[in-house]
Amino acid sequence: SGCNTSSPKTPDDSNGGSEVQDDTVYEFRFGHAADQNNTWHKAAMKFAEEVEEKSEGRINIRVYPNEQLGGEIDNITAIQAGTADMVLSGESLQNFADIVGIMSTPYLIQDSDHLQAVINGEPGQRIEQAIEEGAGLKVLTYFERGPRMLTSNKPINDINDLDGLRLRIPNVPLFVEVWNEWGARPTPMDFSELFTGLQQNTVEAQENPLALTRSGGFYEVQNYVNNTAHVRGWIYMLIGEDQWNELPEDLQQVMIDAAQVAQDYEHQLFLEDEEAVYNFVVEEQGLEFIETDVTEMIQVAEEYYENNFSEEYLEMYNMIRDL
Ligand code: 2Q2
Repeated sequence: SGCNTSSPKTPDDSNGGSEVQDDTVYEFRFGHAADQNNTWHKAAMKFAEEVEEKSEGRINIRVYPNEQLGGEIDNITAIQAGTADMVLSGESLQNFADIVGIMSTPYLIQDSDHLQAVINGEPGQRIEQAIEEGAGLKVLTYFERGPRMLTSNKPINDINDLDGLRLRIPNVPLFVEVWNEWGARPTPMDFSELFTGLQQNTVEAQENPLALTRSGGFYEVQNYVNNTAHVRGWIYMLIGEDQWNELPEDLQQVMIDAAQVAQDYEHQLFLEDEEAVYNFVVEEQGLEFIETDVTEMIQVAEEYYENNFSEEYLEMYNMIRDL
């Protein structure tokens, strides 16, 4: 199980009770969906460098962008099987631990401050615990994301324009439910298959923060960015529990410190990138920006939560709303 380890030398056990130098090299394969220019990738590379340096080469991390280790769910099952070790993932973990879906409930989180309070408060703790128990993954850190926005080939002025819209979503059960409720026809699909899906008109729309819309090149096959801003969310940097537990304590500390460095670095890049990515998609690529009226989308979603959420979901929903 776990990471690939290699011992260049056989530990010499002839020296009695004295400490044996542990020269195991831990090798971790770290996959994510974004392209090489995305802040996720830059931060993942920063993490890898930092870990390599501070561990003096005892940990080696290879980062695989563009879902090279498979789509998000496959990457996670590969970690569980020991053929991959790390991933960036979030609400898709609902497939392993139901309550995790709450982290991306449309129109629940209001802004960046609210988001920080959720992550650092009791809801965040519960979500992390559910991820550990349900998916066998340990949270190392998180990256804040821009609001998810719908892109399409027709303007979406309000909920009526969603009627029958063939839309790609990530594999998140709550997203399927809410988009259905809004009248669209959502289909879960891997991120790396989405460009072709749009090009071949298997789907006609998708929703993501603008940074991933740029990563995937979707501006080439979409004409409108609709300011739905339906989810304010974040993504976790995760490592398999088995892989984590194989690390001696001093190397665990190296990973924790490096994750903090990566987070600070990513957050700075994220703040700088928010305007740049809007300019890129709207000004440079010429997608038309639509100020969607989301009033009814919010009403329909809230009514759905009230009538369909489990007790556990409602409790978390209220806890987050009141933060
Ligand atoms: O649309 C996507 O594929 C990405 O934005 C993310 O993978 C998505 O936010 C979730 O699947 C994260 O778990």
